[in-house]
Amino acid sequence: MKYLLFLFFIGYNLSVCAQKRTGPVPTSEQLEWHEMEFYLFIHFGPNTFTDVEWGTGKEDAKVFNPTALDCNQWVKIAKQAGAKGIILTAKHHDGFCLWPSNYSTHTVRESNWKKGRGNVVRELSIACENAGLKFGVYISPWDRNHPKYGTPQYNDVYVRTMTELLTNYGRIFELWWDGANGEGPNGKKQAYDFRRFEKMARTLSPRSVIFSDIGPDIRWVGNERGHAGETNWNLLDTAGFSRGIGAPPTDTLNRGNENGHQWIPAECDVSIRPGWFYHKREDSLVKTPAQLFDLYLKSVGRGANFLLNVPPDQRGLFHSADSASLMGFKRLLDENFKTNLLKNAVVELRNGKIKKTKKLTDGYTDTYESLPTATDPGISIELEKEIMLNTISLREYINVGQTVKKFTIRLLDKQNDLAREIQATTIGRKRILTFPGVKVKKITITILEAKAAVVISEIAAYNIDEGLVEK
Ligand code: FUL
Repeated sequence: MKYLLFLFFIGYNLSVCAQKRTGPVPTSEQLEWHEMEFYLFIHFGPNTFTDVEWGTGKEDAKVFNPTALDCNQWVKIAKQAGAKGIILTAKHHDGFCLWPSNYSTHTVRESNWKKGRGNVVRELSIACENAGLKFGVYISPWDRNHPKYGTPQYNDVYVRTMTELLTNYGRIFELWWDGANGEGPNGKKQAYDFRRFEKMARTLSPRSVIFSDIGPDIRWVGNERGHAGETNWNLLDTAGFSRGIGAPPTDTLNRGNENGHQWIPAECDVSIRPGWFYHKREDSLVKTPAQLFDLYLKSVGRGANFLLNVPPDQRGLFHSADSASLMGFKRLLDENFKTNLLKNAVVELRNGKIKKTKKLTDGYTDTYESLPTATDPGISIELEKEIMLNTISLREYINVGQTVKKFTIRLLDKQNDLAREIQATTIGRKRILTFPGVKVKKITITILEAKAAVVISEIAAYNIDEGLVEK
């Protein structure tokens, strides 16, 4: 018994120390989410047909009538583009439900599409499941159609609506709560019972991550351009803030809080076109593969996730301009990140004594090393021969938290002269740094400031197309 108590005491202290060392850590659902990196958003509904971004909720449901809707086409393109999932606007601000909800009279059932017997949510959830993609739903809290909107009963309606979606369509990986909850021209103001929504969502679908301006699981990045902060903490303090108008300042959402008390990482939502919904006039304004690659660097490369909106057209299909761009983007990712120039290189850690390791270059994200923080340089990698490179990518082992505040990388040529020095702040799940290329024989990294012990799982280097280096 005494022995058991002793073990309990040691165990307790170790876990307390671990907590003190790193602060908040992600849940297993958040970790799974972090590993998704890139997935698609789909804005589709009456707006696709009325050519607006925000419907009034007064549109005739009959305007919704895709002529050739094929969710398998969306899924096939998403998969080929390397996306790991799809989030659908099951209900946007106009209140129109892309499934025949029992709690609305403004749904696919009231449209002529498939004689009112269609269900986009069902079709897409099945297509995703068949293709091994994760499926998520956007359910706008703001509802410009529902007669109960603006009254306490609307909270009941919202909970019921959410229940339908969370219980009938397989696993929902992410539930998306939009921050836009304006009053609309009719002046109705809703007091949302988000506490109840959250409790209900947790009960019905404990494995879903919930997105909103302030989480609880995933936060908005503070802009719709797809840019996370160069300093990006996965931590946020939400006390005293609310969703929408009461959210923290956008630059706080963009960078997180260094000493935040909760693990709430950022998601970068951005559209492949200027608008969220399809507009024919934007066919020539689809982002190019190089622009998407740049967005990848500014989102995933700064430790956030990349949620790219691709809106189907009036046929109910992805337009060829969008799919061509997505294919080009995938090609750029594959070609440019194909060869890790540090694969299996020996890394020297200097912390009083020297330790040699390959754990940081083995390509496995679950092997890691604690890094020296008080030595300059603490880490060095000697390459077999001098090579040209313009990209370095690092990963913290975020299972135990995020701690790096500032670090410097020095690139030395074969004469051991400094060819380039790069300073950066946070690392987090992934930090990709690009710079004009130089010839390198030795790389050193020094952690200049950290909140606590630093644990790194990967260091990689690439020589990407010079034109793709961040400007
Ligand atoms: C915003 C909405 O108002 C837009 O229509 C779109 O859904 C975007 C993702 O979020 O807040």
